[in-house]
Amino acid sequence: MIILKKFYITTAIDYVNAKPHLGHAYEKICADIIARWKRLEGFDVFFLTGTDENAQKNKQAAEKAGIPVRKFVDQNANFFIEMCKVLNISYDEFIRTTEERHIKVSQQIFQKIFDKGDIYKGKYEGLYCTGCEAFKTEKDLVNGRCPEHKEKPKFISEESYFFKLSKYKAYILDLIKNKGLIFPKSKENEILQRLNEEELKDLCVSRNSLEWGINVPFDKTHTIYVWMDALVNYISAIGYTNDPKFKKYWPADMHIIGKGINWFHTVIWPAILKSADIEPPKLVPIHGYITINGKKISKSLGNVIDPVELVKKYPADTIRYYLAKVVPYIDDGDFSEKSLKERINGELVSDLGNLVNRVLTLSDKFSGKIEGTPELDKKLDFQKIQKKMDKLELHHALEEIWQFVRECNKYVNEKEPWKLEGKELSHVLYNLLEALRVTSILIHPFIPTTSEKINQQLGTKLGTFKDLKFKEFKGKPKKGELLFEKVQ
Ligand code: ME8
Repeated sequence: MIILKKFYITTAIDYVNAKPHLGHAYEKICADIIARWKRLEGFDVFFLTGTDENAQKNKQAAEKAGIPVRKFVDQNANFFIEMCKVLNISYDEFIRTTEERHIKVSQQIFQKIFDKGDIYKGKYEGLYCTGCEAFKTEKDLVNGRCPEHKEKPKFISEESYFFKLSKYKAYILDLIKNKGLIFPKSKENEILQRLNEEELKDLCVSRNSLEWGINVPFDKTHTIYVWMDALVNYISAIGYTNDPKFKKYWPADMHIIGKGINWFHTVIWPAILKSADIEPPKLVPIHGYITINGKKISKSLGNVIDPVELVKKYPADTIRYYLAKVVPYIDDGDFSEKSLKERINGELVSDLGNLVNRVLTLSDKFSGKIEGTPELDKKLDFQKIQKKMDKLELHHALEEIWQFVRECNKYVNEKEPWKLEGKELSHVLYNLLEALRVTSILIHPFIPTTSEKINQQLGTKLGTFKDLKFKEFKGKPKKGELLFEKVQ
């Protein structure tokens, strides 16, 4: 029996205080591309996503909407599930932190850390930003407001439980400096600088003034601090502690998150895990933000784009392609409908759509046996693409794949197969059909529906990276509908 190497990938779990926006979609798409890529590499992948439901900001939004909290979070969680569906996100599990299985594990971890002597009772006096669901100091603010949410944090003074985060400083530094926990380097430096400049203080991990949240197991007058509960989703979803899934997949190979929540994942989370005697995640790759026409996505600016609505206008694959191509994983990148249309008409319609259409038109007219010797394969450098993927340069990997697509179009132009017949035509068609079969594998992680459509037209099945070599063409090609429609 062959045992495949495991690969456990997660995304952040989204707050359900509103419907999803394009930033949420971007993160899920990137994680999906990586998950699908790893599956084609032959890994046994487990891909987790979900929603963060016990936050105060969810409760406040429900009150504002005049809807009971549970009903409100149920409604909004469904929008996130819907977003994953329409964008073809191939998750294996979707966790909601109001589920019993999650509540149980959150309480179990809290108890375990308490029993170890790492949680003690004290009093918290200071600032709290509900937007970030985080405790703040004056130093974190700009003109007295949270720079991320532009809100003035609230002063709170209440009895709280504290986690001995300070105790784990050396452990965290070792993970970051010697085990390469954070990617990219710039985001690693951010954390190292903060650890260097600031004293690492113990963390307030409970609130005693909230009605919405998970109760501290041994003190029902307190709820667990929402970040302490949210982070636990990565282990509760795979059945900590006894489920074979936990034994098989933990530690996570990648926690995919955005740049605003680096500290929680690379300082607080590893410390919680260490205290609970659980291995740390292997890598936290941090992505940038999507901006819209150069502006941060925000409700007050009125520039929130609903990905589910966007898919009604442009097919999911075009959005997946566009976001992966124009936003470099580690940087911010801008979305505009104008440039989306340009990419659809240029790269998708003219390059790929056109190639498939030309090749299938030719092969429909050809009734002989398709055979030849490989030559177009010399234009494909898979190792180069793989290296880009390993560095999470999804946009560069996609560019390399498109380079191959363009080479195939060039090949058609040079060979002028419409002037050929017999063996010569068969040879050219063989190369083009094999090139399309191989292309369908390479593009699958990025634009899975298109990959499927190409395979349908070729009469082949989607292969894996083991099938990238040109071999005997075994399909039954038949031209189908155009892959992409031109947009105005
Ligand atoms: O932070 N572009 O939830 P969230 C790209 N519940 N990514 C963006 C973005 C943008 N414009 N805006 C947000 C939370 N994100 C917590 C996570 S995990 C245990 C708990 C990313 O709904 C953001 O950085 O505010 C995060 O990774 C994810 O979307 C969810 O953000």
